[in-house]
Amino acid sequence: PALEYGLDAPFAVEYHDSLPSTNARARELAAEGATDAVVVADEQTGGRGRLDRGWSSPPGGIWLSMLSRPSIAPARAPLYTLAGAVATARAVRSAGVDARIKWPNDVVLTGDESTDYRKLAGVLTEMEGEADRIGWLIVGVGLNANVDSGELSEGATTLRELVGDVDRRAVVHELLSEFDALRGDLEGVVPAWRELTATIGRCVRVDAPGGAVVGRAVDVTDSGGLVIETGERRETVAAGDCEHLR
Ligand code: BT5
Repeated sequence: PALEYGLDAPFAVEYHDSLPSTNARARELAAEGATDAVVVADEQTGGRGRLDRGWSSPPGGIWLSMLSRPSIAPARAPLYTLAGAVATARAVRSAGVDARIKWPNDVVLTGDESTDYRKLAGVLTEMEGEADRIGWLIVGVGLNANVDSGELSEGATTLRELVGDVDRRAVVHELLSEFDALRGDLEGVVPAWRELTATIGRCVRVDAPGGAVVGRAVDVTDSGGLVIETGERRETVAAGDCEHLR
């Protein structure tokens, strides 16, 4: 397959030219009892975003899923999503792109004052487990690498557009090494995320399960929730879609 490489990785890596979804393949591996496995595809024919949205995944991108079986409380699972975003942002930055993170999981290009951002990568985490124990956890990363942005949705950008085609093997290797280091030091995830975020300090609107929250984003909690100052009080949202207003 186009993406195959022989570098040592902290995971057993499986390569495919084309798959419906690397997350779906990683779920199969999880059902077979695998752990520390990674699935990478050159193209996905049924890529998924969050909340059942689609994810465009033409050939030339980096579409991958990382399977772990962490012994952490399920409430801390969002740290894995943040770790996926940090690892992706760092890998992209090592390719020379000044990417930042939009809470919780988008890797975007943004100017300091602009409300405008273009999405370079996204993270989709799926898990299975009981109230007190995680069975498996899959962090899926979609990174628009050697792809024309015209093939993607509006508001998307790609490494090809920003810096020209990259060596995907090097970017994948960087991403996996960073992710492996972060999951081994979960205490370090939120500080690392804070350093790279474009969301703290911005006015945001978060469409959370309990309704929309509008205010200024001031912090991230130890478990990855976004703290928003709404004027009279502070609210914490654990998950949702976040828009930068100004
Ligand atoms: C995400 O969802 O950002 C998570 C994307 C995760 C994709 C990876 S690829 C490997 C693994 N296998 C999968 O099947 N999925 C994971 P969300 O925040 O819901 O963003 C989805 C929205 O982004 C869509 O509704 C589109 O508007 C937009 N979009 C779709 N494809 C895009 C792309 N390639 N680049 C930028 N934006 C895109």
